[in-house]
Amino acid sequence: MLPPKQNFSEWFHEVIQQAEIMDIRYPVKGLYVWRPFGFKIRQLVYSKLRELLDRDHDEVYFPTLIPETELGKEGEHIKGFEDEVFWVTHGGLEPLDVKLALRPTSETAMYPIFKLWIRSHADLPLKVYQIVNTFRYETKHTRPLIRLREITSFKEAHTAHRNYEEAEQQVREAVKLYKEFYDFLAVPYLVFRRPDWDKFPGADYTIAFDTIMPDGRTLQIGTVHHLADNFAKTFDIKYETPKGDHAYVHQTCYGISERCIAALISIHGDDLGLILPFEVAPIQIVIIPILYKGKEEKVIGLSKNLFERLKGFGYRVLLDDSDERPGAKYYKWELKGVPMRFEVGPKEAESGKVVVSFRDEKKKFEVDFDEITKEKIEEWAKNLKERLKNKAIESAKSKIKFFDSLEELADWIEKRGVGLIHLCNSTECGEEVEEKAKGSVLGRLEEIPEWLEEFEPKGACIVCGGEGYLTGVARTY
Ligand code: P5A
Repeated sequence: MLPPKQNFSEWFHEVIQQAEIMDIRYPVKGLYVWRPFGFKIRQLVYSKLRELLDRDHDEVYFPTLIPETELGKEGEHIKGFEDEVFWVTHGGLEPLDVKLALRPTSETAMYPIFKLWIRSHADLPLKVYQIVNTFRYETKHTRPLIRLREITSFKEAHTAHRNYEEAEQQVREAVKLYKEFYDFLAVPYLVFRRPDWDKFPGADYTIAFDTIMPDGRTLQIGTVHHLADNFAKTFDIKYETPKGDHAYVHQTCYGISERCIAALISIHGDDLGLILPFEVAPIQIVIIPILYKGKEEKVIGLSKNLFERLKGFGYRVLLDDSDERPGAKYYKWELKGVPMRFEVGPKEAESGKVVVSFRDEKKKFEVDFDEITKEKIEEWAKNLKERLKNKAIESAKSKIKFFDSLEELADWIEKRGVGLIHLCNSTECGEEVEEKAKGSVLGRLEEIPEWLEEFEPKGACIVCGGEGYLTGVARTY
């Protein structure tokens, strides 16, 4: 049995184990094992991410180890990462001449090589990505899929452009791409421009995607950084312009980790377990024959026909003809989030009917065997996704409220979710909010989604009364 989802932290901890996503018993802090079922979800989710990126990025692979001399070159970058780096100091018993860092991210692995690749304006834009593991010595509470010391599924994209504006255009493209990805997962998000004190080390500015977890804390599920020519100057990445002179490139980078799967699980799941959208479910349809003595043959016959038909359509379908009671089977497949369940009992088998139910709804209904077409399944899958999306948006909306008092804001973000305020750009005002509200300033809302249109984009700063912008504040993971 799972704890109720209301106790979100325990629920999450249990559901990833009971649904066989992760094994959390690996004996190194912050490192976890993907089990086969979890790894299949990962594969399905990441193949969508790949599909989106492959439209106009090339996939590459850069090494895991970065020489200390490269990692330390960009001043801001190393300041941001120095207390998070794992070091390789020895080869066997020999101390290494130059220590090697396990990549915390790959800017300093890639950019010295970008310098060699980029010669002329014709080499631009350069757009590459890799999906690799990265290592961060996190000191905050580690949690599977959420805060890892080995991030196993780090998708990092890196691009280079002719000037600041073209890189900025790429930032917008990347934001669009991440929106498409999270819309596909029916995971709602807020897009913020992070305050200056919270941008990526070495970046000009950072745009972040946050989702609101069931306990009201936010989870940063992706970031897009405009790097301007900061790294280009450090790594001397120049190109020859059409006029024949030389200019530094302007760069962007953007990343998503397995937090996307943490969000998928947390946003849609319920007291019974996972609820997976059809496209990313390792098992999309389960068929459960209801067997009674003497009537087995017809039931099994129809179940097998159904199985063959669905398999023929190309779906991931399972016929559960094990000896367990139907109740035990329901329990098991509900826990694993199988979106569609088809039951065949003796009465139905007699009349060529099937009982259909969806993971997110309590009701069951009957359809004729012949009505189960590919079009019908697609329609059901689409409707299921739509219901998941609406439910998730409703839940997110109920956790967002506007405030013009810092005391009330503090109370809300402690117990409920995200507070919206009007805040100016000054660091002092931001710090005062963080101190009084005991939460993080997520930044100015980069764009206001349709479902939040009731809020005023501008207003007087809650601290100083100056020109303020709609800004999120929350406790964060
Ligand atoms: C962008 C890609 C970068 O590292 N360099 C290449 C840039 N950005 S980031 O914000 O630091 O990380 C990208 C996203 O990775 C997730 N993330 C984590 N996930 C799990 N465990 C961690 N310890 C962890 N740290 C970062 C976040 O979603 C972040 O936005």
